[in-house]
Amino acid sequence: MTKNFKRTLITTALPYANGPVHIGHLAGVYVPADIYARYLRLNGRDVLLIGGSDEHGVPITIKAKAEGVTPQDIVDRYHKIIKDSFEELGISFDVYGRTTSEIHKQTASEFFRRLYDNGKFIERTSMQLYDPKANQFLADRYVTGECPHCHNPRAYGDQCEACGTSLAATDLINPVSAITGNVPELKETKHWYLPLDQWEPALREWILEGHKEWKTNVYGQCKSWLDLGLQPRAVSRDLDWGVPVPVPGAEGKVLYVWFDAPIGYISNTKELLPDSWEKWWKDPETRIINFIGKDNIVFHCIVFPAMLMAYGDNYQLPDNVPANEFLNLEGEKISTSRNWAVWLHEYLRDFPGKQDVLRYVLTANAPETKDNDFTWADFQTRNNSELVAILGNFVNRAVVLTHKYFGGLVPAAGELEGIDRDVFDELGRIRGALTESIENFHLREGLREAMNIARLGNKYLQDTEPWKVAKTGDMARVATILNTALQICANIAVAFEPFMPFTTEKLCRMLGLDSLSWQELGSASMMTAGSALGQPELLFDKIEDEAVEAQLQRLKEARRQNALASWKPAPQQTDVDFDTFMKSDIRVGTVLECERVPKADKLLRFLIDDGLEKRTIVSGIAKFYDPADLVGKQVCFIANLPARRLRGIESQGMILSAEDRDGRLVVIGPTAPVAPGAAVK
Ligand code: B3M
Ligand code: ZN
Repeated sequence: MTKNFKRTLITTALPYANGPVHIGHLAGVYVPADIYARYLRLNGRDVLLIGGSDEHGVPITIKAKAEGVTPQDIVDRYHKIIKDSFEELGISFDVYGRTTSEIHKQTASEFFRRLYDNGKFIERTSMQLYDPKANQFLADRYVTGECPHCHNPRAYGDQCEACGTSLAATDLINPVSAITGNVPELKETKHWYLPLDQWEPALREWILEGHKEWKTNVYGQCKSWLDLGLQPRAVSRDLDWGVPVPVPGAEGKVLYVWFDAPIGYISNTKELLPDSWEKWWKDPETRIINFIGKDNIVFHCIVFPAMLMAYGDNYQLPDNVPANEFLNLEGEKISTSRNWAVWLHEYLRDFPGKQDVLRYVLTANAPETKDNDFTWADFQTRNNSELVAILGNFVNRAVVLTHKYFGGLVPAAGELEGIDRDVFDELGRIRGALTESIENFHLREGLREAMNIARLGNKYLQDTEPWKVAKTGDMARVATILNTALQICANIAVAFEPFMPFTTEKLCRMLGLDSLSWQELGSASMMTAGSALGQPELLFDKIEDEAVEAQLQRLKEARRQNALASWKPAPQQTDVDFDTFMKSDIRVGTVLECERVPKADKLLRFLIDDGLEKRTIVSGIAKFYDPADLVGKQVCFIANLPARRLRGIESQGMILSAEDRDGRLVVIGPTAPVAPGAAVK
């Protein structure tokens, strides 16, 4: 597939610099793009991996406002966190730019200007949502409301995240300003529109006829939009954060963030290659691949291509847009605002040196064809029973045995037996399957094939048992076996480089290999007889329960905070008639004794002076009190409930408590001392 092209330009969606990146971004976009780029580089192909931060748009100004800082402060902060954490994870960007750079502003501005000069826009004055209190038009995420398609009550002014439809703010049912919470007014304003409808025939032909090989989710989404019919789309906004619209009469207007952001791919290429960037965008022998998440499909397959076609000048359209579905976390949708995520910079802090474990787990679980779930239990199992027990174990055995029997020098192979030849036949098969998988963006399948090499190695050592052969004194046979095992190790180094580059680096050190190429995959001669191995190092180590437990605790805390934040008092119950209510006999009693009920972690046993006698009441509040603190206190209780047996104790009534937002129970009592037995009225 790649052979007709001279070079491949790979782009990754530009994350909004309004927060750090999380595992959902990584699994959907950055890890797969990096695997693909590394694979092509290992094949000796000319590749660029382009990334950068999306620093305009409403999510950024909203965040700035919430923190009382400037948008520039926000993007400076998160651009650095994002860029550093990508680098530490080994995402091998050739450039990681930002859309607030001068070169980007110039490029985006020139792009708009040319479309304007060539009459590619329509100018329209229309009524737009306006928040008079904030003195601002409400574009995009400044407004929420009900989605007209799926009726999700929390759709944004640019998109409904529930059904994926892209919206105009005025499409929303019952819109509300995200700034003030007010119902917006309509106010007249002028904007420039890209008439997508005019590009519909060309888009149809290009995608529906020309790219039937695209992933079904991508092709299907494009088809349904095209079938719905495209509408002109506004490409400017009344905002003060963005690239100013570079035409007369556009004061106070900026480019729509989805107009400028994809141009960022071009600006970032220019930043990297000021003299030769054009061939990467305009030569038909360049193959462009856009890695994105499914919520960005319309912008990459419809809007940006229409912009490129309108611009002309030979700009090439993407050859493929391998969009992924979403990754969930412990069964729930990842959410930045609810802090329900595993943040990359925090992972790197909590699991130093374990970049490849995350890369491995996210690829093994990649949401390629459907949404998938990340769980910490799965993370631990994949590390302990796959990376440690299969991959690490095999490599360690091969290297340690070579040190033991041959002083760390690669032994020469003698004549191969059937079992040895089978290994190389299988490596040949794996090479084919792995290559095919990566070429088609089936990276989880590819990773499984790579892992099969380690499985093959373990089985080979088990079947040939070189340690037993050594006892018979047949060191020539041991040499052949270990030579074969080391060739398998070298194959692992190649096969895993795209997926786990840090592991491959360690492995190369151990094997004494200094350069790798994909063409060598399957080879029986990557390791040269007589060359010296490095010292054995463990490729992976076990992840203990405590490490995983700490992560689960963090999520539990996030869940608790979310529950607190969204807590509301229960709606009032249906009326009770007065006489029925009056039948409840509520009184005050003084606590004489209070102690825990043995083997019942929720229960406390009270002995209460109720003014007439001493009564025993069992109450489920043990988690919230030290019993000694309650002795001498006065409590309210219902006196006339039928007695109940709890853990063998007869409970004569019920102590009243209030349940707080977090489920904590607080006992109710009089605010000043009263006589025991006083009635509560
Ligand atoms: N920043 C949206 C997102 O992060 C947007 C992608 C831009 S790609 C040109 O989902
Ligand atoms: Zn919807």
